[in-house]
Amino acid sequence: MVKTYAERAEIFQNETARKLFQCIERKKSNLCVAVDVTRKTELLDIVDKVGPYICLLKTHVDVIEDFDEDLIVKLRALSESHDFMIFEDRKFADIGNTVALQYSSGIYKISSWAHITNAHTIPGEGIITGLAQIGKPLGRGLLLLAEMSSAGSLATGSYTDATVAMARKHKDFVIGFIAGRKLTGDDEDFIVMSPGVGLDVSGDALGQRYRTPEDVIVSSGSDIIIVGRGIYGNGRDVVKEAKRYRDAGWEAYLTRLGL
Ligand code: 6AU
Repeated sequence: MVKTYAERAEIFQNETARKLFQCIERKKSNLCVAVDVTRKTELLDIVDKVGPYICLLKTHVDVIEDFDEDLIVKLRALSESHDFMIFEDRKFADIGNTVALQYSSGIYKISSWAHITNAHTIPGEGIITGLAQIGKPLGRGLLLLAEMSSAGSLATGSYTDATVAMARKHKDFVIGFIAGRKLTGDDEDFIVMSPGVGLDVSGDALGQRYRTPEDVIVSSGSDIIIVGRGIYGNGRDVVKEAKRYRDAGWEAYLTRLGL
């Protein structure tokens, strides 16, 4: 039997994973919004509008041209007032010592504010132990990129399998995967977040590929849909689109549960 988000929230060893699933259940939303804009005010405006409908905000903080500490203060305040968590999509990809510095230091100090971040597994297991040194004491969670939504991705087959094996060895810090489908059995609890979700178009000009929430959640067993331009792109009504994707994601989940 497929477990509910609430049931799975009880199982996770990692505090961030537990809190995320509790939030999903509370808000009846498995929607993560990806806001890839380059100005602080635009980012904050979109986040304030979509905040009530999401469980998770995904950022690319290094594309913000006028980044400053105040942005983090405001994002954290919005995360409290609208009840969502923050995922910095940093896609770390270096040796353990370097990623530990990139995670904790520099301009962005990601570990101090992002509940969740992610990493490629190409460097081997040291990338997880390096990030864990910083993130574990803070109760943070890590997602591994096991698959990618873009055309021609090399993260397939034995690479994906090796990524799952790495995750199993670090269950206290690795909370799941970026992938297009469920990668483990129901006896193991990893979160699967799927990017490349859109209801209106099938791709972009640069290799992105889109699938529907139903395809991703019902057919492929994913847990969270990540939607970017489908919500804020092309002068869209962001509130209307956020509600539309939240509803589509939740209905797909209920279908998966057989309700
Ligand atoms: O909906 P979009 O295409 O506007 O945005 C998708 C978002 C972007 C990508 O950087 C990210 O999802 N992404 C990721 C992540 C989340 O790691 C992996 C991937 O395979 N494909 C992908 O699009 O912010």
